Amino acid sequence: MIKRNSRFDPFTDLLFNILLAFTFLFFIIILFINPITKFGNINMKAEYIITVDWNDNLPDDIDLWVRDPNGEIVSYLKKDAGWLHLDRDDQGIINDKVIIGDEEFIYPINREVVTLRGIIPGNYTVNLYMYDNKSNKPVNAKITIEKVNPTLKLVFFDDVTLHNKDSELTVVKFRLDSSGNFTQTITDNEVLTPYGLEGI
Ligand SMILES: [Ca+2]
Ligand SMILES: [Ca+2]
Repeated sequence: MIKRNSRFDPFTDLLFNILLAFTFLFFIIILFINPITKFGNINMKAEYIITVDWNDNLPDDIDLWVRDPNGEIVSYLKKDAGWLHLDRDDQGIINDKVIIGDEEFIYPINREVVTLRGIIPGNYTVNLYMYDNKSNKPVNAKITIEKVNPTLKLVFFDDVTLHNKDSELTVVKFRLDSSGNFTQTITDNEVLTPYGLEGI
């Protein structure tokens, strides 16, 4: 009888170690690839992303309001409206604190994001509303609209100022065709909120 493992074989030992090393590397690569794949899937669920940013650490509360061609309006009052979705009502610094264990962490970003999860052809209106103006100063806000597919592309950018509490401003109106192509249209000021207030 031949005892295959009865003596040390450097070549077999080397091959075995190389195989082990490749197996280990394979699992490491899989671990790193998985989160990226999940992140990619989340982004692909949106066709357009509308973002408003105002300066970090400001206590002021700005709201994003968007109306789709069917008349559905998304805002903090209705975070899912048709295929529009608001991810979070950012209230300045009020909801920026998170307690983890015994420690308090502050996430000072001021940002609201509305995603269009599908293409409804027609006209859209994007408004900003100053819900609270605790700083008692005008607040500058930056609005971007990005087309997600087939690759991320900036299609609109503007920089506006909201001067006081309860002011409402139409930032942009745009049209999507049946293929999802973006065209900016004439922007007259229009109130989307139910508060019945005049725009600035
Ligand atoms: Ca808000
Ligand atoms: Ca905030």
